[in-house]
Amino acid sequence: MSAPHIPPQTGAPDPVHQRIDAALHQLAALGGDLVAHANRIGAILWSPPRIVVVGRLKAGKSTLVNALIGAPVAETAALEATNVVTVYENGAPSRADVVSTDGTRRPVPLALGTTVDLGVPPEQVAYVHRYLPSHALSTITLVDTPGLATLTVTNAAATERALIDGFEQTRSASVDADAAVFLFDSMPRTDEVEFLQRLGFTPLNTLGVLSRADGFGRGVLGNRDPLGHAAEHANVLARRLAGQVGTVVPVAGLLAQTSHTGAFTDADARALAALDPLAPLELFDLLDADPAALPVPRDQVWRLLELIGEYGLVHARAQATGGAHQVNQWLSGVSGVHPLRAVLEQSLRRFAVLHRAGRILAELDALVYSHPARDAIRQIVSALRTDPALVPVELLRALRSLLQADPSAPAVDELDQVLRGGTIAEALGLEPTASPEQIRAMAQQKLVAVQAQSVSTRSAAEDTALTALTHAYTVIVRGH
Ligand SMILES: Nc1nc2c(ncn2[C@@H]2O[C@H](COP(=O)(O)OP(=O)(O)OP(=O)(O)O)[C@@H](O)[C@H]2O)c(=O)[nH]1
Ligand SMILES: [Mg+2]
Repeated sequence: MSAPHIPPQTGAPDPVHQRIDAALHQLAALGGDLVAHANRIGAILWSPPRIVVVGRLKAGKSTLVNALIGAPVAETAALEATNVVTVYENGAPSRADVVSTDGTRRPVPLALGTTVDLGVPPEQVAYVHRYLPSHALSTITLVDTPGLATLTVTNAAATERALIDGFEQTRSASVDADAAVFLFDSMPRTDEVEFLQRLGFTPLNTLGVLSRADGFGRGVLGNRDPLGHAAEHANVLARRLAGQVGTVVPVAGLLAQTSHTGAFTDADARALAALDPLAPLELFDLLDADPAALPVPRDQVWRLLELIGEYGLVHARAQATGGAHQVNQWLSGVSGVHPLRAVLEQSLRRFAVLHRAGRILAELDALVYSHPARDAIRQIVSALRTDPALVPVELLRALRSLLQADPSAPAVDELDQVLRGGTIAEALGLEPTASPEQIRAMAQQKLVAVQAQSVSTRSAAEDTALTALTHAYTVIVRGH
């Protein structure tokens, strides 16, 4: 096989990637059409994981996508709802393809460099694939989706088609996401949680975002600071949604978008500074009742509100004498985008990569079933599956099936703990300082317990889960 045409994106080579890549080289060495299959699967392996942003209509999804990309690429106008699923992937030159529901791809012109002219009704579009050169997209690909709401059935249907139905009917028309960011600005509704469950991820590859944190509770004029209040509430929601999301991060996407896209200028900083002498209530009263009495023209205040919201208007004034640079730094700092990025690029990305490796194993299984060279392919795939490096991939796949089949099975928590552990000691529930002997003894003890449970399982998914755990503990006992 020719070397995979998309190079690894970051850091040291990941052992999961290395083992799968080696197996793909063996597959290609079998010749014939298996070279093309190996290249196709290799392209999936080496492209950044896809993280889909989902949530209620107007939850702030596109604003957050723009903030993370650092450019105003996704439509966020108050009256303009996102109406097609859009994949934002690192690539040059900047361009867009429209992928139709039948899987065909067609390049489309970009109006003003950003807006996409679909050329067909949105119902015929599975998704838009936008490529743009962006450092922020070098490690993850982001997918913006139309909001879920009963009011806009067609938009919600577009999201379902590309994320769920597309996967089952025409693989080529599916965006094949590997992880999700689930946005909500208060407790999510039952239909939103159900939608999330149908995406088929585990809480490990689903991140909750409490959006619009700058307006949380009673907002900036209330007696609690909305950002602090949102942070506290994010912990409450994380506990309530533990079956759906790994954690909940509070974010003020608007403040992050403005500070990361260069939208806020020194002229804006001067207007903001001129408003500094007014008490917050006085400022909003004048804006409503007597705009002529404001120290700057009303339109300028409206612009500031659009850029930094009420919270920014009140609190960023203290930074305004330092110019746009200082205001931007402050906005970025309070927006919560840095902690969000850290979770996205570390834990969420890690589980997204494992999820994708699981998809690749499923592709290889499909070849074992359908290809004339099945015996040779089966050997390669079996060796890959039993490779110690692929233990986490099997554990995540097992957790995913068990959550769908029997979410209350005892193995759910055990799989979750093993997968979350940053080190082998943590995966076994031991202190990070545990000695190799303690680690081996604990793995042996857990192995015996899992084997005892295997005698009376309730479902095939539980069988698979216990087999994956047995393999994991055996690998540790043997000291791999
Ligand atoms: N104050 C404040 N406003 C926000 C924030 N995030 C988004 N908004 C505003 O909320 C409105 C909707 O934001 P979008 O990002 O378009 O929301 P969306 O979820 O993509 O909406 P749909 O695609 O229509 O479902 C816009 O007017 C944004 O400026 C935020 O963090 N704070
Ligand atoms: Mg949107």
